[in-house]
Amino acid sequence: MANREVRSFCRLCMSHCGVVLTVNEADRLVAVRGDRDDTQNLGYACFKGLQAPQTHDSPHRLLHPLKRQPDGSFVRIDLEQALDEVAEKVSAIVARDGAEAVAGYRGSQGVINSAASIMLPAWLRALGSPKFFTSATIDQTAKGIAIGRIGLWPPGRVPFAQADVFMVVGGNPLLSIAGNGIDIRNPSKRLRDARARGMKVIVIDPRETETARHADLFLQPRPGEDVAVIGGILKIILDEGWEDKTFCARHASQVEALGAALAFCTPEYVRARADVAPEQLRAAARLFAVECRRGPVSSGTGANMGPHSNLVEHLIECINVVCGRFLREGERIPNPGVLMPRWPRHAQVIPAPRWWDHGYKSRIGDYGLLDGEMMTGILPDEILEPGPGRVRALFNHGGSIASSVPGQRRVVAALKDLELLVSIEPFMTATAQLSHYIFPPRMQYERADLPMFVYENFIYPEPFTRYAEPVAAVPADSELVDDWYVFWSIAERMGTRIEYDGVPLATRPTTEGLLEIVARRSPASLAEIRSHPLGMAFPGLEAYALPPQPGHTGRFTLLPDDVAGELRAYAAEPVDHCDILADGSRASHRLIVRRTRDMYNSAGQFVPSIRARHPYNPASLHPDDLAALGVVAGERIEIRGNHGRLIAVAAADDTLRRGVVSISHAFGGLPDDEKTVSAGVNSNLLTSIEAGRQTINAMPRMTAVPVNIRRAS
Ligand SMILES: Nc1nc2c(c(=O)[nH]1)N[C@H]1C(S)=C(S)[C@@H](COP(=O)(O)OP(=O)(O)OC[C@H]3O[C@@H](n4cnc5c(=O)[nH]c(N)nc54)[C@H](O)[C@@H]3O)O[C@H]1N2
Ligand SMILES: Nc1nc2c(c(=O)[nH]1)N[C@H]1C(S)=C(S)[C@@H](COP(=O)(O)OP(=O)(O)OC[C@H]3O[C@@H](n4cnc5c(=O)[nH]c(N)nc54)[C@H](O)[C@@H]3O)O[C@H]1N2
Ligand code: SF4
Ligand SMILES: [Mo]
Repeated sequence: MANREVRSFCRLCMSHCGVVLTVNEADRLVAVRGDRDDTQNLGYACFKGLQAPQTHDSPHRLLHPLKRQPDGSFVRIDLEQALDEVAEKVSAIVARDGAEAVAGYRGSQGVINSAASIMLPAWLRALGSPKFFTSATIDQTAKGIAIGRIGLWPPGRVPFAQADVFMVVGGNPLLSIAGNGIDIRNPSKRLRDARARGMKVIVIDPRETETARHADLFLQPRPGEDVAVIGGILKIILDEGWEDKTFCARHASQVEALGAALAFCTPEYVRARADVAPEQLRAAARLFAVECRRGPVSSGTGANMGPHSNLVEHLIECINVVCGRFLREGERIPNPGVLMPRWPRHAQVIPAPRWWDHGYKSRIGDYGLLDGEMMTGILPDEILEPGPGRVRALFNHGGSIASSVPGQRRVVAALKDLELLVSIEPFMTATAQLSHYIFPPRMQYERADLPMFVYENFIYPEPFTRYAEPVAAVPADSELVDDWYVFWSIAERMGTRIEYDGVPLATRPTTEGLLEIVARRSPASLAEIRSHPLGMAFPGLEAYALPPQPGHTGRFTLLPDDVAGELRAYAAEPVDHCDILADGSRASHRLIVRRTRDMYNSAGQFVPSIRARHPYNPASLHPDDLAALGVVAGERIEIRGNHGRLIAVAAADDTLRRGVVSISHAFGGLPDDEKTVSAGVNSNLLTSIEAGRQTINAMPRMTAVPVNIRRAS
């Protein structure tokens, strides 16, 4: 029995840990371990990534295309037959209602697949439909809104490796391994090393997180009050004159107006609203702006999913601007782009581009596009609201719409209303159950890949890239697809010509051929990248921030009219705004977001070794809150809010502040599914897709949601 070992990198999350795979003589994946020789992650790999053999070989894995029957059951269908039928249905819908009736949704496992990630939008474009929705537009688009309203600095923020301070608002990168400004290649080690060289860490989170344990300063506010907290810190910086005056004089406008607009954010106001002590607020402002000089403040989902997410992110970026936490002329740009195009980056402001003001506007709510993506916050309405352009067919590429999109009941009603729902999905998820056709794909170690190129500079803080060869054989007797093939072959059947990253696809492509297109701007050919199993660094690609162009006058705008209006509206709210239910009564708790260490959103729920660790998702409360409710950990509680109710198993968690309940999303099945409680609950039964929608990005509210909790009978 000759097993062999092959180097690869994990593509379950953006960290892309280097791994060593063990495959048996039948080319089946039998083991995965972190690669000690890996220059990026230095041997680290997490539990969920190491469950790849159990994921590939999950007894729940779908191995053949399936077609739903009128009674809801599924039957096997030949791949090309299924594609014929789907193409015929799409053609009929387009002929009747136009291309806008066809939409796509790309989820977290659709985007992390470099040959396939751009095929769905490319196909929709070729078809003439703008309806490209993504999980990104229910994630952290507030960051794009902030720079869209303030302006961009092409060389970027001071990178982690050069920072003397790291302030994170509502993010827990040591658990999520997500790029909130931290180095995500083995973040625990990177953070420890950075602290050893003197970097200070400030964490602002209602939970004393894994990351908070490494903080020099930890603020534990009420959730949903980041405007007060960040506004309060910003006000202290400006009142004390701690801003970078030279940088502001040269590059920013409306600094004084911003200070005046924040007059209400006094330490006393912040205390009343967020329950942060004035000394702590001042300590944070001083540590960030006076004692440290070179690091940025960044954020995670906690700041981007609250009731004023765009405003919070705006104020966060304002702190970076007034403190000048950007790379200056002559400083080295960490990763100028290997797969992505390199471009000259001048140390100057590109004035607020407000992309969403130009071009396509949605029929629902008049929202523009961000990065070519439509706002998932309006997806259910796009399906349910009658009128021209109503979505009738939806392609789900690697997403779990029915569990991840807020307001589960309305989302499910919308999915049920579709004439055609197609999922490229390896498991019988809630969304798959509602799909008319399911195309199970090859999983990560069965396919060739490159790093998730659109985010390569978040992944690698140096010019670096690598190739993953298809290592594992697909399960015996299976009929799986390459994700991209579904879109390409429907286009082919309909006579639509796809342009893939600007390259027309004249003949049937291969995964390898698509990766060659993706890699065509790289200084090394795909063949050369392939010949380096540990990846390739490009020290010669060094780039430096260029001097400003002569005569350039662009400035950051810190207080545009819409932001001023949002600040006034916030100030006019009652201080306990997040506790008030729709009927005017007071809620007992605020529901907040959290992530499960051993799952990636819903991915993992069909993997027995992961499920054994997480048979369900509990509702976590501070032990004193449990005692006050008369509930013992392990008992069931009923959680009821403006938008729905659920029953969950209570757990004690003394890292939470009191008055807060935290539940991981993406568990549970369809609403009212009997099996749901034992398999966990869907926190999106308590959220809404329309109430409290943000302007510009239609971002729903997923954190700081008022709820009442009581012991379930
Ligand atoms: N209440 C609440 N809701 C939230 C959030 C929250 O914090 N709270 N977070 C939001 C955020 S940040 C995000 S990004 C979204 C996530 O939203 P989605 O991306 O829609 O959800 P995932 O669960 O990540 O979906 C991934 C799907 O891909 C499937 N999959 C696994 N492997 C493969 C593969 O190899 N190929 C393909 N094609 N599919 C595969 C998985 O089975 C799963 O169904 O959820 C959002 N929803
Ligand atoms: N293990 C694992 N890793 C993941 C994922 C996963 O599901 N599991 N999901 C991936 C995805 S799609 C994403 S987008 C990233 C997200 O990565 P992060 O943004 O780091 O997400 P979380 O770890 O949930 O951290 C959010 C934090 O916000 C806090 N919080 C909640 N409400 C508030 C609030 O109102 N204000 C403040 N200041 N804080 C608040 C929570 O207590 C929590 O600690 O993680 C990715 N990585
Ligand atoms: S952190 Fe875990 S899931 Fe993410 S790439 Fe590394 S091993 Fe994979
Ligand atoms: Mo996300």
